[in-house]
Amino acid sequence: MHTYYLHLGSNQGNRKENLLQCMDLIAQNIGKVGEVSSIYETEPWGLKDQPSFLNLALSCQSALAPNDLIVKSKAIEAQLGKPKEMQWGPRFIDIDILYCDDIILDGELKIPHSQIANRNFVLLPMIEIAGDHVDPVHQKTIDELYDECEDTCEVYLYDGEE
Ligand code: PH2
Ligand code: MG
Ligand code: MG
Repeated sequence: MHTYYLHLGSNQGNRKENLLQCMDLIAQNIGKVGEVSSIYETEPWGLKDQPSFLNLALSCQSALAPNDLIVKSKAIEAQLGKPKEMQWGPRFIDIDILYCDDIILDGELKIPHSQIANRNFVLLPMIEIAGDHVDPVHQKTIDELYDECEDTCEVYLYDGEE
């Protein structure tokens, strides 16, 4: 059994509904969902000229190996909407693997996700559920990574309806 931390994002369609449906599909197809962060409304990172994102982080217990989890994630992304057309561009749902236990993979699939330390929209949801989690590459906790993060993109707690 593996403990995964996943990060979800949506900025097309009914963003909140997409996140909720995605969590259902994760529970059905990937494994038991544990802690779930609040939903955050976040300024687009990378490509600025697109709607703001809703993001959250969650933990999940899964027997799937990372490469199998990626296959399942892609299938859920395809089920919930059109695939993204450009890097950093708009999407109905994006599932990113942040961590799998304290495993480090540096092949085609990179775990931990390579940009965690540079993105407020990942670090702030993670602080809520796993601030003490030690990043195996940086050998620092999520709290420490956030203290050092230079990202200036805005991240707000989201409590609204679409
Ligand atoms: N995802 C991206 C590109 N930019 N910006 C925010 N705020 N949130 C995201 O999830 C996001 C992004 C590509 O995966
Ligand atoms: Mg992403
Ligand atoms: Mg992705």
